Amino acid sequence: MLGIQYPVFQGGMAWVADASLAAAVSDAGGLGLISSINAGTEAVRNEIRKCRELTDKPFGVNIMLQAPNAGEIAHMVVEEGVKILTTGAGSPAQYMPMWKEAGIKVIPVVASVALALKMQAAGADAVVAEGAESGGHVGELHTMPLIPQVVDAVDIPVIAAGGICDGRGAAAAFMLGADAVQVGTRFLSAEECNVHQEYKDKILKASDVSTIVTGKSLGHPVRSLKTPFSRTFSNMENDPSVNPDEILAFGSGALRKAVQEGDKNGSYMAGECAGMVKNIEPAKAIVEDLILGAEKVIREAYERLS
Ligand code: TUI
Repeated sequence: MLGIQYPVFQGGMAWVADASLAAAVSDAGGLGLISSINAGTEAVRNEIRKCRELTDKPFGVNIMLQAPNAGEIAHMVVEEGVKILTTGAGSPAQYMPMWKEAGIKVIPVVASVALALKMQAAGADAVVAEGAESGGHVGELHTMPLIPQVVDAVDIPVIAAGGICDGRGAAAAFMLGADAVQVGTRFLSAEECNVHQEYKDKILKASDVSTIVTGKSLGHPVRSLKTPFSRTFSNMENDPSVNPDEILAFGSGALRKAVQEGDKNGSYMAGECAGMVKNIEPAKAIVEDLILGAEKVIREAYERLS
């Protein structure tokens, strides 16, 4: 459907997923994605053009629907001739007719069966079902029960996301019925990933219990690394005397500060599998490890069973 060699999507991580990372993943045979959360609509347009110069392989754009410029981005990608879109943090139904008219493959990220069905009815070509193990904005269900329930509910391909970091996770996702996997956190350690060195260091140092979900009370739950910033955020949320607007102001711009400046008051969004990321390597090595690793453990598991 997408003209890619391997069933591996790179997550469209806000501020992180630029032309450099997306082109490296696409060149390796996966699907690279450029995030629409960047320094404005024109900056994203530039990343799309840059990516076309870096690779002749298919790549896509992820549109974060809660962004103030989501409507602008929705039109810009049509102007730029983007052929693959994923969307997150809402329903893209209002843009669907325009995108289908433009011949775009539309793959919404969903966190429930209900939204998966709604997206299928609206004309989605596939869905990414994302469990709450993911970094960033998360839903309620986790990957293990989410994937098979979405797979059973829809007739379109399902890409599994949330907690998938190596061949074992990818194999597990395929066993749950997924047609492909989407991986975010592991790609933070890619050589071609342009996050601040401090961000990479924090990921490499993370353990199994290094992430926390904050923002639930504000209706925007986000998983990130435990840092003085995320702990303060969590304490503010649990303190009834603190006004929600004050918390939002405290969190505003924090992801950008982490990604670009390695700021100690930044928000280091990451999934639960951050503890499994142990070295910096080319995106190609990550894609190959996911595929070859999955093949190996599937074969071994089959041998154990028979
Ligand atoms: O979108 C994401 N993950 C993200 S977006 C993001 S940007 C950001 N966030 C906070 C502060 C600064 C920047 C970081 N991480 N993942 C896809 C996803 N979508 N996960 C869950 C959902 C989702 C949740 C509810 C999709 C739809 C939905 O309801 C839609 C509806 O309207 O029914």
